[in-house]
Amino acid sequence: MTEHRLTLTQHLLREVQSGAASADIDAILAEIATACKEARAQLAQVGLGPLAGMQGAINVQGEAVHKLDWFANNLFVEHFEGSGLLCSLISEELEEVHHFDDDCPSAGHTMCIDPMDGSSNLDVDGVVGTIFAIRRKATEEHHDKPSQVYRPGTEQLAAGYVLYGPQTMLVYAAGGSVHGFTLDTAVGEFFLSHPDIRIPDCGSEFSGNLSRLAAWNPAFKTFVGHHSHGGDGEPYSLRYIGALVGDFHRILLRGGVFFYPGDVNNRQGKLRLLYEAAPLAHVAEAAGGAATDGAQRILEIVPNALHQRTPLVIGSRDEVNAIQSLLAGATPAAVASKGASS
Ligand code: AHM
Ligand code: MG
Repeated sequence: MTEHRLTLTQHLLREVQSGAASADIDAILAEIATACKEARAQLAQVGLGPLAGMQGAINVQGEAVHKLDWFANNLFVEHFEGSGLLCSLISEELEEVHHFDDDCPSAGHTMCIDPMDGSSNLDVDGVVGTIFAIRRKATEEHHDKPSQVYRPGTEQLAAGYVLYGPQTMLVYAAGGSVHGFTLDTAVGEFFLSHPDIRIPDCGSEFSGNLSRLAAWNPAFKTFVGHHSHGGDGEPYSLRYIGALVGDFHRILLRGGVFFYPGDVNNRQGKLRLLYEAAPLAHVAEAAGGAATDGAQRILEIVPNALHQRTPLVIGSRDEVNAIQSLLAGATPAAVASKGASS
C-alpha cells in the first residue's frame, strides 16, 4: 500500500472540523489554489504562447506590465467574481479597490494580492510567485470605503504565497500555523509536503539587492560586512533571486534574512505593504520569525494608501533583531553578544 498523502482539500476540511480555521477562509484558500494551478499551467508554456512579453502598459506603480501580470490579475478577479467569497480585491495591478458588490453582497472578506510577484524573472525563465492576504470586511462601515483596508496586518485572518519554481508550492499561515503544499502536476492536486513549518532562529544567508548597499542606512553595510567575514561564526552566503516570494521561501525553510530598505530617493523602499510585506510578515511570524520596517513590526503598520511601500527586513528572529539593533545604533559587538545570550 502506498503512503497516504493528504490533499489540500482534505487538510482544509480537517482544519475546519477541528475549529482551527473557518469554512469561509478555507473556501477562499481552495479557490486561490485552483486559480494558481491555472497560472502555473500558463507559466509552463509562457515562452511559446501569446502571453510572452510585455502588455504595453504601465501600472499604478509606474512599472511596465508583463502580459502575464495582467493575465494573473484577471484570473483572480474572474475566479472570485460571483463566488460569494470576497466583497473586494486589492491588487498590485489595479489602481482602485475592485468590488464584487453586485454578485455577492453578503461576502465577508477582502483579499490583497500580488498576482505575479517578481515578473521581471519571466524574461529569464526564473522563479515567480503569487502573494495574498485575507482580511475581514469591516462591519461598521460599507466596504466601498477604502478605509476598510487601512487596518494593520495584525487583522489579517490568513496569508500566504504560491511559488512557481521547478515545483509549484502553496504556503499559507492561518491560526498561528504555517503549512506548505506541493502540486503534483500529474494528479492536478496540492499535497501536504511541509506541515507546521518553523523558521530557524538564525541562518547563514542574507538576501538583498547589494548594488544598493551604498544608498542604504550604514547599518546594512555593517551587517553585511560583519557576516561576510564570518563575524560570529561561519561566513554568510549571499542569495538573491529578485523575486520576493522565491527569496522569502528559501529563508523560511533555511533561515537567514531578506532586506529591502529605503534609501535617500525612495524612503519607503520598493515593496508594497498590503500585498507583499504584510502577508509575508504574517507567514514569518506564524513560523516563529520576524518582520520589521526597521523601527516597527510590519504587522503593526497602519496603511494610509492602497499601494503604500515599506522598507522590509524579514526572516529569522536573530538576524531581524540584529539589524533592528544596528539601525538603532548598536555596535556589531554588542549585537553579537546579545545574540549569544538570547
Ligand atoms: P513586482 O511585484 O513588480 O515583481 O516587484 C517586486 C519585486 C520583488 O519580487 C523583488 O524582491 C524586488 O522587486 C526586486 O527588486 P530589485 O530588482 O530592485 O532588486
Ligand atoms: Mg511583487
